[in-house]
Amino acid sequence: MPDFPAGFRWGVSTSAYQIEGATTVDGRGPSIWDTFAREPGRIVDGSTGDEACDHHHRYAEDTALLAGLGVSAYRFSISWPRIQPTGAGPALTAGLDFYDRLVDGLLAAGVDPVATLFHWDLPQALEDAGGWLNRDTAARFAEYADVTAARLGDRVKLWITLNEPFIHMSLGHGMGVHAPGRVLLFDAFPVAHHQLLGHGLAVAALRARTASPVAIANNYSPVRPAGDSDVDRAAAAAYDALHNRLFTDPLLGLGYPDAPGVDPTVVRDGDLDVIAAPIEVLGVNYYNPTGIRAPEEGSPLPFEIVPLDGYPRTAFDWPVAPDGLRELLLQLRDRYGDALPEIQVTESGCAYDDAPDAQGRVDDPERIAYLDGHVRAVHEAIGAGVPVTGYFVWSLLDNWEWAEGFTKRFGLVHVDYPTQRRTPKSSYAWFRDLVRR
Ligand code: IFM
Repeated sequence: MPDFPAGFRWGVSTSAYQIEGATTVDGRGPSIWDTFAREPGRIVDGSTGDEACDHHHRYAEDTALLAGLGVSAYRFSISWPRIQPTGAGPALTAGLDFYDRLVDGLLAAGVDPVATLFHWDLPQALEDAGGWLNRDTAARFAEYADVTAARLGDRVKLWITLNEPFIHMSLGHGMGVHAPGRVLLFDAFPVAHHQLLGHGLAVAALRARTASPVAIANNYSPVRPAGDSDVDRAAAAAYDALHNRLFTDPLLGLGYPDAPGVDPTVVRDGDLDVIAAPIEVLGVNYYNPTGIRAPEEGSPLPFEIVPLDGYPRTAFDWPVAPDGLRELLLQLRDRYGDALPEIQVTESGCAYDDAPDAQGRVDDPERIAYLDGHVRAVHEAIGAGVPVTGYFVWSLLDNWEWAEGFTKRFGLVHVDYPTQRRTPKSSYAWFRDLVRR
């Protein structure tokens, strides 16, 4: 592996609902995922995040795993309903206490805490009032950012406002396969705008409480048109605008792109200035490129997603394409030029059906190959002048993968859910050695 610049941030990521469990302790309120997971047929194995990885009780053991890995940063998310059970009002001291202990434990282990404020677990009470379709949720989010940073702002080293607002809009509100399960197709645009507005308002709230840098973590997927025809190219451009530009152009001061569903009547005077508040870091979550062709006649969508041939595949059937990460990083640089802040790859990883062998070891050579390819792609992008300063593996632990329940394992550490026993996989040793070097 080639050398990375001194100070490059190596880390791993998780999110609250996927690992914490303990969903009813210390006054935590219900989130949209508690509700959604209980609806019949929503989660492939019928599971919920009620226990997940029991991290809320085992955070000290998990911090020791981070220390053993030698990473310089740990990206976790804060559960909004643990801080404000109904999404409004004063912060719950017991909820904040948990993150306080976690942050102090990380710092004692020499690991920078990187906190995401919203990784999809909206308090159910806010959803009952319209959720992200309701403009008021943006103001509630800023209030939550304020009360959280009031307690943790002196120690969190990087604040991330939102995780993958595109996925939350499209899977949660467009297609209904994630919570809250709304099927609005392109009428979901207010969810995009109100999340971005919430981000901008939260940036201002964080600035008042902390001197640490602020980021957002967006999901990106370079688009590959299925053919050379004009209609395939037009479909690919439409999908690219939706997936890759809708949540980045306005952040970087360019306003909304010409993407399907954009509705200017939702945007009020001054909103775009709030959204374009400067941030220090753009978080990039990358898993795979997307193949697109022109839609069949009568389709409600202006594009159709098609499988990409010629790549190895993960257990999620996602193509393994490290070249897509390099392409994406160069595309961001070319697209945004000087407006582009420093980039950190805030998620990169893969699911495989990992299981312990007869000796109890978990060998995951495919994950090592996956990570090796993606880390090299980042190195090449840096060599080409893209300002990438960090790389976080998704994920530290096998965890509760949303609509896929416990069926998809992304961790460097295997979790046996019935016993909650943690077993570092061979990829954990590989990443530890990489970080050491
Ligand atoms: O597990 C998710 C994570 O919550 C958000 N980004 C993609 C991961 C893998 O699907």
